[in-house]
Amino acid sequence: MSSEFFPNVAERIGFGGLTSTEPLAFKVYEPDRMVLGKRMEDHLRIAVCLWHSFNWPGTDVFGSGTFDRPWLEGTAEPMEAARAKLEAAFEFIAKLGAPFYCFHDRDIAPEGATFAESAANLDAMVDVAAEHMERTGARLLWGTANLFSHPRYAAGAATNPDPEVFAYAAAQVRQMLEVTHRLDGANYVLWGGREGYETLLNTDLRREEEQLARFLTLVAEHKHRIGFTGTLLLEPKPQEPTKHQYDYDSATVQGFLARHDLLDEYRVNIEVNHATLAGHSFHHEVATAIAIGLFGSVDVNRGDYQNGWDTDQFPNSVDELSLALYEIVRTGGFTTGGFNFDTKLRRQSMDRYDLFHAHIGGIDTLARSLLVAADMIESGTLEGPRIERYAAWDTGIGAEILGGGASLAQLGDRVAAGGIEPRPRSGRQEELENAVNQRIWSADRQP
Ligand code: XLS
Ligand code: NI
Ligand code: NI
Repeated sequence: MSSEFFPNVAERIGFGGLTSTEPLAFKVYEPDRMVLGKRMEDHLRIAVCLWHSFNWPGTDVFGSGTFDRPWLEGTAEPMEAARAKLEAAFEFIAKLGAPFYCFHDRDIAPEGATFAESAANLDAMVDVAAEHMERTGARLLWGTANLFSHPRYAAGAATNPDPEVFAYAAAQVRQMLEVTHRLDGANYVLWGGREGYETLLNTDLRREEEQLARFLTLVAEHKHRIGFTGTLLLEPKPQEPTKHQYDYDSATVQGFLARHDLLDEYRVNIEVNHATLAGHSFHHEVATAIAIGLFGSVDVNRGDYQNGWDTDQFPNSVDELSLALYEIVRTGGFTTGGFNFDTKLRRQSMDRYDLFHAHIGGIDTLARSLLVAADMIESGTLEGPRIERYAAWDTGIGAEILGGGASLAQLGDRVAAGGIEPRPRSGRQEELENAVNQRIWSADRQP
């Protein structure tokens, strides 16, 4: 293995602008560019994920790995391969200029023969990661534990019928939460990939809900015990790998948290392709999470309109992302969250530089969407009509109803007495769609 994995990128991907013909250059993303009083980099908080980008060889259910990833070839000693993987990952993160990264425990350290061995492997690799972070300035957006790959988790982690599996998962999360704290992570994520069911014939829904609530309560308690101040995030997904996952979407998660008095402890990490798998748009999930006070972070990718699974492609639609960015930026933007590239190359994209092309395109798409969102905010394209649409609730009968000053009977009597005669008004949908398009077509293209 060469000392450098990406020698064709000298130091850092530069800014080329919209007329640039250099594929390995940003066309829109300029970290220091000010947008609505904040640096682009600070708005977007881009993260590279270590699983799909550095720990997946390009396998699919029909075929073996196709990617050029020397450390995954199985010839090297596992810990040596793990070190090589981190070297390549941090070289990539630094050259891309991404301020953050994310990982699962098993992405950076191999599982050992016993829990103690796995834990020691992880501790050793965390020392290595800490050195890379120090050297490159890259920060941890979030850490998480892999509670879905090993056969012990086939029937779930916290929701497993076997309490020993619950205990094992607890041990893993305890260590990863402490690791995330040690690396000064901004968030900790729990994605319940196997927390769900394959068939209701063998599933006790009531028990599994209680188990999951207990698990998440223990995690929150431990967070406070160790003084971790980052945000705990649940990542909703409706299905895959299980037929049904309990954290179906943001609204479902909200109901669960409310039932178990956990609303203050958790927020959501919304993934674009999970939203669409749930039958929602990404825009819907972001707007809903914000409206119910649960918005935390984003795994930014996209699905394919022609198939129904989590294809995790790199985002490339400004039309779709602009609307989500609009919701995020107009309500104050990310606090601890960011845009994590939980994204997979296509299996034929086997060249190592495809990783750069994919991330550059995704980051530029986000940057351009940010400019459109800022333009919509500044021009009041949507906000003006929205305020006007609900204005009647601020005074008169509207304020009376919301203030609790009118009973059902009183409202009934007033309507019966006459004088209340609602007049339907246009929702102006097409006019607003045109206004959004106008912003997409015209928002400031270059400083
Ligand atoms: C899988 C999830 C997973 C989480 C982290 O669909 O997106 O990658 O983000 O465990
Ligand atoms: Ni994800
Ligand atoms: Ni996913």
